[in-house]
Amino acid sequence: MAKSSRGGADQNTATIHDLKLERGEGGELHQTAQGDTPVLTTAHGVPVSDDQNTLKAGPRGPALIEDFHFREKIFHFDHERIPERVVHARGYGAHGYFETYESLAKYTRADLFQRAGEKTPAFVRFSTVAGSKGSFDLARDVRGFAVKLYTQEGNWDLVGNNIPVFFIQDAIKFPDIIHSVKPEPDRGFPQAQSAHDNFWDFISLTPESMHMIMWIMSDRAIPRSFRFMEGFGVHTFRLVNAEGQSTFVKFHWKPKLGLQSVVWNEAVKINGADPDFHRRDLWDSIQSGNFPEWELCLQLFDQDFADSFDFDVLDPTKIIPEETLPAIPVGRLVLDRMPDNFFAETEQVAFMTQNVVPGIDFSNDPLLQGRNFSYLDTQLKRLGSTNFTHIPINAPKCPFHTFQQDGHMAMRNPTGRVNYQPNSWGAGPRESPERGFRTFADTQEGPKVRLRAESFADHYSQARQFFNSQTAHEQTHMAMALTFELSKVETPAIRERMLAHLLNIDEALAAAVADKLGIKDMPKPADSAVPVRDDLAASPALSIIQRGPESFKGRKVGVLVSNGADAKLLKTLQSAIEKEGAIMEVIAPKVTGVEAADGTMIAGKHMIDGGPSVLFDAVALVLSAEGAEHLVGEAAARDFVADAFAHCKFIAFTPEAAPLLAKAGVQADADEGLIALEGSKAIDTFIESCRKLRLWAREKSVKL
Ligand code: HDE
Repeated sequence: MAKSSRGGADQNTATIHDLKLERGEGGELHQTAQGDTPVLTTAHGVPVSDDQNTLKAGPRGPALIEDFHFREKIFHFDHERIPERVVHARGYGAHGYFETYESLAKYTRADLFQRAGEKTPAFVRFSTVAGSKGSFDLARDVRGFAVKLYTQEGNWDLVGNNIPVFFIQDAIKFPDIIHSVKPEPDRGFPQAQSAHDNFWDFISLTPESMHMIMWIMSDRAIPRSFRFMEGFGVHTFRLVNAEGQSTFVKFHWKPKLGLQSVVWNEAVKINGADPDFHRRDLWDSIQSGNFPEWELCLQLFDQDFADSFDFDVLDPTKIIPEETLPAIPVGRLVLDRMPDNFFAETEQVAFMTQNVVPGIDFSNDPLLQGRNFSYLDTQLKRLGSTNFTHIPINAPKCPFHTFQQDGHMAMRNPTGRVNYQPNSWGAGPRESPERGFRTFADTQEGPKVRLRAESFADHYSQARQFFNSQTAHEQTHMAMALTFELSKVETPAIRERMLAHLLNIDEALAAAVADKLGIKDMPKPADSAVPVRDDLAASPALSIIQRGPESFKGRKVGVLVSNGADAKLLKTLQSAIEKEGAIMEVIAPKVTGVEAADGTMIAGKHMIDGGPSVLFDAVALVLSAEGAEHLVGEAAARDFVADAFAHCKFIAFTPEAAPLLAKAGVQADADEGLIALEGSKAIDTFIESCRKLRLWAREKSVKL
């Protein structure tokens, strides 16, 4: 069992200290801890005698300002909050390491890529973009995928997302896109939603967003878990080797457990049932020793490839399809330890795109260039001091020496007389032309202009390519998502403007959305600066369904049980699920569990209301006839079944459960996704089916 280095599982076991009620010198009553419990002190180390009562003039009198313990305690509490991140406020992080497969010295002098098997400590923070810190996990949104690698030559931050393109091509538009998606300023809502007028107004006036919109309207924006999503560096970067030669690179993180998302109807319900769904998933898997892993894959290319590629490699609204340029695995990232303290680490971690190390460099992508300004600036606002690098989570783990000093909360001032260089004292660090970071000497020329390059002008062709690369089910989900979002837009002109863009991407998609919105008069297609291309081959790598997992590993089965259930069957089911690397959780009418037919007790993890089927990847109903009869009358039990069916999940059931299926409107032989737990092969069939994750063929009949 994995534990965090301090506390961890030990602190989960509650011990009730032997508390004793005592009368103090003045006759006041207070509790004192006995044994070896440490004595509570003020922040200045003064032992505290009473933490239950303020100092008063008489037992019923006014409080006295002299009470320094009370004032210090409340003062500190009043200042507990720091500004939340202006974007990516809601996030969750974990520690781990990156392991290099083979030396990449040919391409880069970056120290972490020099030696096969080298392990570099890492901290990763996943996030949503639009919602505030307390919003729910399953908003339709991009997920941040920010990785800090504590290399021997300084910290390298790869501050990426789970989508490889972005809404805008120039950083100067960032405040506008973010203002538009955040709660509208007059009313202060909606929270963590893009489904409102301001967002779609901005988008419909910003054609460069169309490719990103296709990704956001796809299931990529509602991942099943952080563990099952990809990460992308988005921009083109450079690798630079010891000879000073540069290779362009795009960074990809690929989850070892395959890709998986939920469906929208499910996401909405998960947000109510467990707003911390993604956090809990990461916490549970790491704490139980199931460490998630991603492979770092590189798309490497030279100037000739860049010159001949269909689009500008500096344009962050474009991808290079993996079928055109394979992504080569070069190492793996393993997350194996939760932070000891959420605030100290996950909240205070400061990612910065400008944190690169010798051997890794920027490209001229105008979004990346702007980010390199923003990330340093924002840390001062959020963490309150230039000394945020003194916070352990942000400090390098390699030796480091600067002459920076003073400022708020300085923890690490230079010692001795020398705080400048050059100096005559023969002391202190000096720069190193050999080891130091050297910017790649790219030649730049041209007039100073505020212009968008013409090579950035095609806003629709890759949006179309993305749509064409999806399976029919995924395309349906995108049409439904667009319909939902635009149905929340109150201004008809904005909806129509969006339809005009969709017409440039796919006419059938535009028609489906128009039909579902009830719009009869189709607008004219939006003007496009360049002809929209029809010749870009579909890229199966862009589809989640085509990139599913090989097994059901890391997933979760929810089993609804009742009194009189078959305990032996449940045990066999559990071992089959665990053999697959998945886990089983029991849902019972009462959380304390049920009594099985053989008289044994089966403990519950959830009661029915608290364990709806949306929290699981597949479900089983292990019920007795009597149990099923009772559950037929419970709305939560009926929803458990009806939702699992509607969300195309695999459902195993004891024949006795048939009345509950029927009452939930599910025919026991409706399709091969319903597996009766009869005969010796039934459990194997169930597990094999679960590997497909969903029975998408059912979708047509349930009309999600
Ligand atoms: Fe960010 N972004 N961003 N962003 N971003 C921030 O920095 C910004 C962009 C991303 O878990 C902020 O520390 C600008 C693209 C992640 O702590 C801020 C632009 C990508 C995180 C900022 C972008 C990202 C941030 C807010 C347009 C994917 C969370 C708090 C030029 C490649 C990091 C902070 C964490 C956070 C600015 C666009 C990813 C304000 C100006 C593109 C994962 O500095």
